[in-house]
Amino acid sequence: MAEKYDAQNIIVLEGLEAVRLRPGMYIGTTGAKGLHHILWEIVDNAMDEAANGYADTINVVIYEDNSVSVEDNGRGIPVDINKKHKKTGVELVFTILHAGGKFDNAEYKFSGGLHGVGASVTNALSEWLNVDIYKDGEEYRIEFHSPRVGKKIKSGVLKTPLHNVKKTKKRGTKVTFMPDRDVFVNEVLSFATVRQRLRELAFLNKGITLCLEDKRALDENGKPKKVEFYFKGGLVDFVNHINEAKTKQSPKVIYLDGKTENFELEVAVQYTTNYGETIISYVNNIPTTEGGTHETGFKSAMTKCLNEYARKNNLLKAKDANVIGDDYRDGMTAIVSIRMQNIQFEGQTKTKLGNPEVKGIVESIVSERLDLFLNDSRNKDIANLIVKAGINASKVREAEKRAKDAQRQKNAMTGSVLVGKFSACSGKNADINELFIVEGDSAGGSAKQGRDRSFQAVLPLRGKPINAEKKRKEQIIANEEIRTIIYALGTDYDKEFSISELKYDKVIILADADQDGAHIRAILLTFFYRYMRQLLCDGHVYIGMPPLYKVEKKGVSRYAYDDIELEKMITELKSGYSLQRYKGLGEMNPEQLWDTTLDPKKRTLLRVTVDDAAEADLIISTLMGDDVEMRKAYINENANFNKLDLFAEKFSS
Ligand code: 28F
Repeated sequence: MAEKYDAQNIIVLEGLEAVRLRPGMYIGTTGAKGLHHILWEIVDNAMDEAANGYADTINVVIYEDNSVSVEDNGRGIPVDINKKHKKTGVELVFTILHAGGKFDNAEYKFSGGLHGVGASVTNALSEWLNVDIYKDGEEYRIEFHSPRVGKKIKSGVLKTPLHNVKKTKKRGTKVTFMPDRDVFVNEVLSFATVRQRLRELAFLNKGITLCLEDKRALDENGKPKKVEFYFKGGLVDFVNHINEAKTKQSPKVIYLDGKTENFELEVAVQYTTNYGETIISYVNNIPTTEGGTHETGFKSAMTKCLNEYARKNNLLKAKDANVIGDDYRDGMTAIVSIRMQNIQFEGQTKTKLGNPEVKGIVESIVSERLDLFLNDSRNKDIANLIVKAGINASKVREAEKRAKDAQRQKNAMTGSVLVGKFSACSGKNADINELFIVEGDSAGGSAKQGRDRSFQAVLPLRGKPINAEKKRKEQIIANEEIRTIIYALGTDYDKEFSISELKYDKVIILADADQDGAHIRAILLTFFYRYMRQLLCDGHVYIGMPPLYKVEKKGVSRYAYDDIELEKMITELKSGYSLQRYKGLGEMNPEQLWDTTLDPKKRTLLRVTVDDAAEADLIISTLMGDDVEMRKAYINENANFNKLDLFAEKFSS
């Protein structure tokens, strides 16, 4: 039945038709991410207008029918005719791929935008899209749509040409659109996701007001859901926000900035009593989760300046070695935001800045500004505090290393005493092997008997492992549950972590669907986040989903994983069934556990991802840190520990 494929079959795709045929090529996915992406394209354009000084307010409204509008108070998209194309500026922006001023640097110095595909992609993937422009005393409107013509869909074509509507005193641009339901099947915009991004943009662009209103639902108090973000302090406010639940070494946030002709940099730094470092970086408002040359430049400038300061002030003596960067960054929260042209992204998820010239530029700006800061007599206390903390961290690290070496030797002598409960799998293929970390001995026992032992290993947890957010590293590593996990994974941990040693493709957390289970998941995810971040970033960590109910009729068992599923099942079966609610994994026998939760062909897993490092850090420090009041407030607001699970998304197989 295979069709012959030759030149006759090759269609030359043009313009927006191509976007509709292959949406994935332009926006990655047609799932929730892609849907939000087409909104970010419009928000980015408004943000460009604002960041370049022409607008100070951006309003986003989600309507009852799931359409959405973005409005800025800038200059308004040009309405005059472009001589070359013989079309109005606004029509070009919304119908030509890559249009929107991002292809050259003439209009805006720095342009944001995730991939810079532009507003035309949003138009191509919308059922309809209207633009209202308020400019020079006039209000204009232009309308586009994607009509069905027979079986074919035209995409993003002109419906109503640009015309005058009325006189107005307003200035700006408003874009309203309906994401195409045939492209984004079953997806709707998420208030939480949009709010999160608008807040981030408000932190990164001080002085700009971003508002969001959701007309689809009222909040708990019966009011329309509405939020407004404006941060006078920008990155300083951002650091304070991230560190809210942490214990600060000093209330002061160090703020450094500087620019050259085609480059701008802002940095904010604060020290807390937390272990390790949190660096969050951006290029043109785009998060660089994997870091890159800007982070490298920032780190080396920090280390160099602090060592120089330490020597000059005799905190490091002539005989002492320099303190290494890791030690100066222990307890540091930093945000690095740069603006530049011609960004090159690399890395596994294309979130790593690759431009080699950036390292030197950042290094020289940070060195110059940090030197000024450290040598300003008003900053003497904080400068000494940071340097002394670094020197102390290096001593602690060396002591830890000695202890660890001793422990290694001890383990080698006594054999693997700590792995008594752990059941490895027989196969050796790390690309397919799975490790189940199971809550409780009895569920662990069922899992050991029910699993496919050729590729599934089981590690039962007796109690709750130690909380990595609250204890020092030595205490965490001394914890038997944690040591068994590290041993089982084979990767080592913290700075010695090595992903190439990982013995399992999937690390699956299997805990009950109750508060205790959520707490155990949160504890494990916190440990992974702080000591094995790459395990999460590379997508190896999953949450297993045991069923909540068993429905049995005439000897046939079926399982429901939530209340909605149960409802459906019961309606279907009508009567004569028996219902069992599982209170925990431990109630399932090995066979049932295999059928519902272990069998790759039938189970549902959630994959844990870390897209938003700032949010992850905040949630973890709030939920798992030592500020009880903050935690209570947070749990009140966000229901429960399951908030951590929000980083997880459905994953099949
Ligand atoms: C709700 C989304 O898209 N706002 C925009 C402007 C203003 C200009 C502009 C935009 C330059 C080269 C394309 C006005 N006056 N909000 C927005 N506001 N685009 S998008 O110029 C068009 C681009 O090609 C603008 C003078 N110069 C530029």
